[in-house]
Order: sequence, then C-alpha cells, then structure tokens
Amino acid sequence: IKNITGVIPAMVTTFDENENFDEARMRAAVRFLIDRKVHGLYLTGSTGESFMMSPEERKRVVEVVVDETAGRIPLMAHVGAISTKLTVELAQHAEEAGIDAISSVPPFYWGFSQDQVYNYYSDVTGSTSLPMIAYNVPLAGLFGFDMIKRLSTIKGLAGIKYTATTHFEIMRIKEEISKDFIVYSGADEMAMSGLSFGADGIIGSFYNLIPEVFIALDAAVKAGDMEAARQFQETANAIIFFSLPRNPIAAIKRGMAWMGADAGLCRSPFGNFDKAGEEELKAGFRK
Ligand code: NAY
Repeated sequence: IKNITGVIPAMVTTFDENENFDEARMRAAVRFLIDRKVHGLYLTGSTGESFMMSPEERKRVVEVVVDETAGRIPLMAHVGAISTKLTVELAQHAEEAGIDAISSVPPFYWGFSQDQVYNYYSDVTGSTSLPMIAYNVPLAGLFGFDMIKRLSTIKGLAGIKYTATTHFEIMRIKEEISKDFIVYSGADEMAMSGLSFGADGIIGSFYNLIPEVFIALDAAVKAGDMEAARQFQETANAIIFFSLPRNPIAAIKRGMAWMGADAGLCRSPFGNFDKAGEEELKAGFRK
C-alpha cells in the first residue's frame, strides 16, 4: 500500500445508452487515465455508481480494469455492500482478480452500532490478505476520530479515505494513530488542504476529468510552492463548482468524451445531458 500515493481517480463506470456496462468504453477510459499519468485507480466507489450495480457487474468492472491496466498502476476496489457476507464475496473476488487494496464505506441505512461497524471491518479485512482502506464519507455516516482510532487496531486495516471537511484530523491521525496509517484526502475541492495537512494521496471523482491539474497541485504542495498549489486548486474549483449542481458524474463523463475517451452515460435515477445541456456545460467549462 505504501506505493499507492498521489492522484487517484475514483473511476467512473461506463454505461451505454441502455444503461448496460460498456466494457469497450471502460477500457478506453482506463487508457485515457493511464496516458494522463494518474498514480492509481479507485474502482466501483460512489463515482463508480456501485450501489446501483449488481455484484456480478461490480466484479466484471474489476476484472476488465485489472486486465486493461496490466499492472501499470496500482488498483483499489471499493467492495462495500452493507452485508458482511456480500462484501466478503466482493473482497475475495477482488483479491483473486489481482486488485492491490480493498476499501469500503461502513454498513449504512439501518444505523448500525459502533460494535457492528467494527465487526464488519474486522470480518471483511480478515477475509483477504489485501490492505483495507476504510472510507469516511458523510453519505454513509462519518466515523469520528475515536472510531478511526479503534478501526486502526484491526490487522490489515491500513488507512482511511477521508472525505470529511475536518482536515485537522488528518494531522491528528498521523500524530496520534501512526504516521504510517495511510490517509487519502477525499474532497477534490479541498485537495490542497488535505495534502498540506499530511494526506498521502487524493482520491476523487474530478481526477477522471482534470488529472493534470491535480498532479501539478500535488507536486506544488510537495515542493512547498503553496501559491502555485492555490492557483491549481482555484482552476479546478471553477470546474467542480460549475459541475456540482448539474449532475457531476454525468458532467465528468461528458468532459472525458470531449477529450477522446467517451465514458458513456449514468444509470437512472442519475440523469444525463441532452444536446442543449451539453452545450451549456461545454460553455461553462470553457469559462
Ligand atoms: C468515490 O468513491 O467515488 C469517491 O471517492 C468520491 C469522492 C467524491 N465525494 C463524493 C461525496 O461523491 O470526489 C468527491 C466529490 O465528488 C468532489 O469532492 C466534489 O464535491
């Protein structure tokens, strides 16, 4: 896991006009991102629309990306699925397929107790030899620092994807848990902040679209050039905040298409852009 750092797109899943997984488009999207020098890929997460996919479809996405990547960059797969049984199945499949690390949101919807969440991570992490990255995200319920500390005691639970705005905790994790506990900053609009506070890498949806800007931002933070980093963040944020109210995953997919990697469409109930909407998006991005 040590070598999975830097800029890691939470990869989109490509669907065709009938909402079916489009393998050819997925392969093209993988090539597009590798050509743009991303440092790794995070599959079937929120941006990958995983909770709208069957387990078989999720497994197929993993297999296709492993095959197309052919070991050129490291791969993480989000395997979260609420029930421990299904998550273990997806985790074990990911390991057999050749994934380098697994990740999961906590079980959600029923309001599970802290013990139940702990047991979930313990069982899933113990089910493979892969490192596990817990996923702290408001959509599934944030852990809180004490719970992160408790989860860090699970053997094999190597780090956290930290998509909360309380970035001071990134520093605290490094100080109070361990500097070796990996932290991936998860809010693209705060990538500079996350990296400045000590995150080892960044995982997010807009790294599918403008990876170059974030690779430059990451390098600027590492070089201590905060003014340059701020400018890269400002450039990225213009695109992010224009996209957020307009179905960001579909917007990212359209933007990738204009750059030569048609990432297809989103699954319902996410919408897609009609011709006029796409023109408006293009004009907004150009500004
Ligand atoms: C994933 O698993 O797909 C992610 O890592 C998604 C991360 C995104 N967060 C959410 C809540 O969707 O990239 C961010 C997000 O789109 C970005 O910061 C803009 O708000």
